[in-house]
Amino acid sequence: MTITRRKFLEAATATAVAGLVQPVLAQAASPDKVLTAQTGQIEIRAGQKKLDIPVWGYGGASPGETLNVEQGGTVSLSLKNELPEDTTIHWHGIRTPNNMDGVPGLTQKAVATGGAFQYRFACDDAGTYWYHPHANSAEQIGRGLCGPLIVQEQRPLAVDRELVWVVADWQVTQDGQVSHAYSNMHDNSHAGRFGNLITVNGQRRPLIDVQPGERIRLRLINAAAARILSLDIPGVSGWWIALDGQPIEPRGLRGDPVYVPPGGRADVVLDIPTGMDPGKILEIADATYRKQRNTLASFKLSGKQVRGTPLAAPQKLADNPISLPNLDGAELKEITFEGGAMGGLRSALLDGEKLPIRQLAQRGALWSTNGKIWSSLDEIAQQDKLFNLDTGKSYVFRLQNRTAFPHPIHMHGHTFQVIAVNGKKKSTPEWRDTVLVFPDEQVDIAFVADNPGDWLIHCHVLGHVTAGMIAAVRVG
Ligand SMILES: [Cu+2]
Repeated sequence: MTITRRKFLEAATATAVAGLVQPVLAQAASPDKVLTAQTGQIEIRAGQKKLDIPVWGYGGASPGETLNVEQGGTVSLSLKNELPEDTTIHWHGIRTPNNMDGVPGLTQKAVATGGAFQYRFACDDAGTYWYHPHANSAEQIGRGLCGPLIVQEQRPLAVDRELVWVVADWQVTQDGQVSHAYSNMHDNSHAGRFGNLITVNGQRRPLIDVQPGERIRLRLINAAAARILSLDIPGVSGWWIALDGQPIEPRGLRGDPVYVPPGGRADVVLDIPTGMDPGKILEIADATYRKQRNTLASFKLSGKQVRGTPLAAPQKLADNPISLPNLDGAELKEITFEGGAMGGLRSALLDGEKLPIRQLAQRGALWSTNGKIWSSLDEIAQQDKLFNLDTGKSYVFRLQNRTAFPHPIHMHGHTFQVIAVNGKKKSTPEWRDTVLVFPDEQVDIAFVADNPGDWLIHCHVLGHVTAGMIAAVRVG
């Protein structure tokens, strides 16, 4: 990672003016940085018990180290594979050249055990991103392979502290072991695989000391296989300031819920209150699911007050340099998702062969995209793509969810604007790379197809990927 000294000093100066402390960027990594995918172990305290969870992680840790780069800087590192199977790294949300996208069979050869692959790409867009494998994803991400990739703004938001939280969940069996069964017909055909132990940066309900009056920027990354997150933080005022790394007009935490689906990220500014007793605990909870309020972490008030008067609401961060789609000239393409339990799918083309639902199910192919399912990334690579798009042209993809479950639809290589939901136009369209589409919902996304290559578009519920909810488009 390259962070120029001048840029760093500029950022530091801007900070001094505001009287606030910026997080220290990680040291600029040398180009021969190595990230090793290997086995490891994390220890999780669950009540009185300690759980030793065997993981697959970058550097043996889960999550792997936070990669920091300044906007416009370059990530350059070598992935070394010491896992017992093939792997790759996909840079979720980063608009990399196609050969850096990390999809085995489609954009690169899988990295075999003992092998290595050099990744090098520029990060044009500031924001919160993450990296994970795109090979055998349900198991490899499920076992812990993931890490944050933070691209700092050239003019960062003034805060006292930054926190990066990778939320994951694990399935712990009754005898206290972590289950490594990452795929079954029931989960894959319903809402996906939910764990019963939620972790933040590999810890269960971490307790974090905070100071009264402190302003914190929380970067939330949802690395869970199926769990959707939303935040409920009683007693703390805050604003959503970016989603999927892309700045939004700051929106109060107490407004309509913001859902962060699997694969999605959110940046939140939190102002720790003053005037409370030292030792007071403030809970950060996920309140997405009824009857299931889950504490993610807690803040504990301690130390001296940072300021007495609350700061003004944060300003919107600068937009990233993403081409605006030309909606007048955009071509409309419909993408209809069908299948799953209670979905009514009767047949689909599996690798080009029309099969009834019973045979599809026998082969684990449960979700169709425009009536088609591909059995593997190799099939996706070899067969006709879902669409061929012209480089430089604007497109509207109309995503139609004709299933009984929500699906976070992620597109590679491009960041899109969500322009309408159920035909209702958004007055201020927001950028995303992963958009949650609820059952029977129709979401229109628009983008300029300006990144040539073959790009996946898929659901980020990992069990749904296993069951075929994944396709590719060709740009150029
Ligand atoms: Cu899905």
